[in-house]
Amino acid sequence: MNRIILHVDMDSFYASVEQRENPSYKGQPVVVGSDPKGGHGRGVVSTCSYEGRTFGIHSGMPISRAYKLCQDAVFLPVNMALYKEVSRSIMEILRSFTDKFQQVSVDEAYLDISEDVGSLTEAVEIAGIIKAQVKERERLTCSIGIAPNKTTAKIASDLDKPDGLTTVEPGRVAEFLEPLEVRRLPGVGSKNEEILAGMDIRTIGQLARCEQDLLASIFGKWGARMHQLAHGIDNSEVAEKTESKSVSKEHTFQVDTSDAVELYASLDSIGERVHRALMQQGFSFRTIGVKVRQEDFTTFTRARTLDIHTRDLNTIKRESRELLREFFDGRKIRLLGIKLSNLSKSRMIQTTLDRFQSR
Ligand code: TTP
Ligand code: MG
Repeated sequence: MNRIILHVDMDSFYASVEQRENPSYKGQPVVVGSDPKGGHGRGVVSTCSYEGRTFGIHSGMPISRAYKLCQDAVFLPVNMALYKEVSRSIMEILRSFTDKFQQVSVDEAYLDISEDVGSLTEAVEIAGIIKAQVKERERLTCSIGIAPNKTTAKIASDLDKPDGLTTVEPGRVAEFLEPLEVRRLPGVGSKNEEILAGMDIRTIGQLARCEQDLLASIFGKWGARMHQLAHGIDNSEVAEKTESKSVSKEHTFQVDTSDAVELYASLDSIGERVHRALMQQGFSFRTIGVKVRQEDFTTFTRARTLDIHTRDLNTIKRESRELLREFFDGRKIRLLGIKLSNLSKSRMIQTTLDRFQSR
């Protein structure tokens, strides 16, 4: 089944927030940057309102250069606390549309709404509703790209800024990418762009037609990936990055023991505790590790990575028992522990698994 992925990106984010807070800046070239000093500071431009972009001002440019391009611009310092607060409210709105959500920076996020809508037409409707809600509640505009994968959606959101909405149908990804300049591909910076230009590769279509081996010989792994992206192939999931990297629980025995019954019973109860912690934090895991400390403090750990994410207690018990069996040699044990890592917050995977396991 084709996925339906939205990439939402706020328009000239910092500058738009400043314009919202101070209506006299509306319609003006607004430059937000470090050390602006009315255009005479030595900092760089964080962003610039669309009115200012027509003068050629852009992110990363020295403030002094921006001043030369437009002396009448409003130069403002970065008020990060404010932008973060606004960002939080926006992400809350976006998150309310789907469980499969991934914030990627202060002003952009991916939403995988494949399971939430029945068709691409409905997805376009949802995108319209999202734009309307952001405008109504936050008085800010965003641009949205809709496509069957993340990279294409991100490229699409950028094409019709500001206040844009661009949809790429599943069968038309290659056609959509073909004429675009290579620098539109996320990850292709000015340096790569230059190298590619030297090879006479200027569009994504030309990149797609280039031999993958040739790209790999010049750019390494990234060359192969770039080639795939140019073909519109990107299977990466929309999944929230986890804040905690692992969940673990341990038990130290009152008296060191080599009693198998006691050891396995204790391992089961550690499994239950670590499972509870996993559920409380709303994660599923893919890697399970067991830690064994012997009476002389020699410590072993062994881990296994499963094929899929799960949050099943029986899997924790079964796998941890097997791991313990692998290095339990009859010597007395002082401590046992279980660690779950490779965590994912993707609720969609969890509900699918729940459905699967309850059959
Ligand atoms: P972007 O989304 O890249 O830019 P933008 O939102 O200002 O404009 P656009 O309409 O093209 O999306 O970045 C989001 C914010 O991150 C931006 O408002 C300011 C900050 N930023 C920097 O501080 N430095 C930079 O070099 C860039 C690119 C962004
Ligand atoms: Mg933006």
